[in-house]
Amino acid sequence: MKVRVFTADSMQNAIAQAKGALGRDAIILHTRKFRKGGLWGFFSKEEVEVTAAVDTSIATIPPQKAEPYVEEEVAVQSELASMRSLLEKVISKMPQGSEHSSVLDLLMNNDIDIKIAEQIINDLPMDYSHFDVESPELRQLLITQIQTCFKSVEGIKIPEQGRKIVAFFGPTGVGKTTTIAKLAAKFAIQDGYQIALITADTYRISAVEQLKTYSDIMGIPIHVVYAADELKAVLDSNQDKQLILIDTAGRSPHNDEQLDELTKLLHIDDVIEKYLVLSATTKYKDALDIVKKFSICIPHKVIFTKIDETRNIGTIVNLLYQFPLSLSYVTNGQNVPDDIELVDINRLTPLILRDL
Ligand SMILES: Nc1nc2c(ncn2[C@@H]2O[C@H](COP(=O)(O)OP(=O)(O)OP(=O)(O)O)[C@@H](O)[C@H]2O)c(=O)[nH]1
Ligand SMILES: [Mg+2]
Repeated sequence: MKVRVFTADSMQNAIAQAKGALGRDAIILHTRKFRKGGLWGFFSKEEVEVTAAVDTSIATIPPQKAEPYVEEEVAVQSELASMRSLLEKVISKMPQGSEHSSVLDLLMNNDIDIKIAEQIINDLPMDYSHFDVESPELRQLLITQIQTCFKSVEGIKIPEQGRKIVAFFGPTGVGKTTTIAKLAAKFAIQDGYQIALITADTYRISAVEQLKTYSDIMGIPIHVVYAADELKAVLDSNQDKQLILIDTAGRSPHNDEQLDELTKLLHIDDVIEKYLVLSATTKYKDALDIVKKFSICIPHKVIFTKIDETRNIGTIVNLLYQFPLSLSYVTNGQNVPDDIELVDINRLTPLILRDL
């Protein structure tokens, strides 16, 4: 403890002296007023005495030293500098110009992922800044650009000699069985091919019944298989058929055990052409998971169902920009056999940028 006595002409000045010398943490121990000078008290001046102390065991910072403020200022300056650099980075990554951002909005309003929308805009073959975002010219420019991602389209091709075996797989409820019924009707009834149906979906009790109902109506034979080796036997016994369509149970992309089992079934014979069935209504992130997870089955082609239930085909566009998928059919309703067609990009075009 350091103790000092200060005198001044007023209490205020004495305390100011004490704080100046001992720091802001100084404590006043004692104050006293007394008269100084004069003769027997006449003409004397009143003075104030302050006894102050400071605890020297605690590091005190004398107020005249400006370091804390300097340090604080330095910290604020460096914070500001890092914020400035962060802002510059964000701005540099942001699309420049209002045309760019409104075109980006147009694509994103149609469920096109921001990264893919950026890519579409960057790939545009000409300057679009003079177009109004609502102009038919700009829309056509974007649609033509998006159409470039629809590279490969091919449906089921039945060879002149021999046969075609096609298996359909994918998540639950996307429309696999209904799609098979539509295709069976097209190939057996419209085109007159010899067809057989096989269902490996013995998971749900009603699944077999569902396909059997269609096969009965169309007069097409149906076989039920419970295991991979049974599938092999049924394929061997149907050598006379020109087209065999295989239905499988819907599977979750997050169930690895089921996916392994499905992969084994589909790879029982290399000639099986494998179609991944996906609903166009699936959220892009879920569709990404589905494509990634079901890639273990090595799909040859993709079918998009339920086009009629979605406002746009953003999910399809996003997927095609990420993966070199071969497309085949789209389905656009529940009616068997009518609501199916080979992918025709010109017919899908109205769905690409439907929303402003
Ligand atoms: N709106 C619409 N509904 C469809 C379409 N395709 C199938 N559906 C309906 O979707 C529902 C499920 O169809 P399923 O064919 O049973 O689907 P799945 O993939 O075989 O289902 P699981 O075998 O249970 O995995 C049924 O109500 C169908 O009528 C389509 O293109 N549009
Ligand atoms: Mg089914």
